[in-house]
Amino acid sequence: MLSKAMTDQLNHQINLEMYSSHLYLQMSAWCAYKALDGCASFLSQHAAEEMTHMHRLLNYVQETGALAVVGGMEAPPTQFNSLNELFEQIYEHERFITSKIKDLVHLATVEPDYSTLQFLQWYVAEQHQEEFLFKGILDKIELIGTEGQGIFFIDREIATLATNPAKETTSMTPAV
Ligand code: OFO
Repeated sequence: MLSKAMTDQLNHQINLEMYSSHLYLQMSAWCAYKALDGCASFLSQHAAEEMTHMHRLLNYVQETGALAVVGGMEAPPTQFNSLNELFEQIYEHERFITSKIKDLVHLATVEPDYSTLQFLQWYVAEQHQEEFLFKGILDKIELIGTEGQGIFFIDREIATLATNPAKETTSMTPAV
């Protein structure tokens, strides 16, 4: 059985994962609008992944007998000055999500709630993977540059991430 504090914090995380999905879907739409089809495809796929993160939390809360609450949220931004700015925002957002997962792990540790602590290990590994992925994309953007044909090559490179998830794999890839 979850404590009230843990239920509230897990429900908040459900809402954050849904926001992540909305944010990446909106960013995908912006990329499609700018004819960056590779980035649009990658971000659309990533938006769908965020919904699986949300469902994993939702199921866990429900399995404990607590009431899962989806909640409402603000609309994500629709305009970005550049592709670089867009991926900078994603990287910052993922670092923010990591901090929220750490808060959850901290609460599970001090309560203590060993079941939730075990459940959260997937998210700890996932956030390591997410930060690695988006830092890697930012590094590529800096290396290739967005001037001239650079943006075309970046878009083509990011397209491969959508079709080849194995490229994201590291030693801390969470088990599916
Ligand atoms: Fe991007 O990992 Fe969930 O939020």
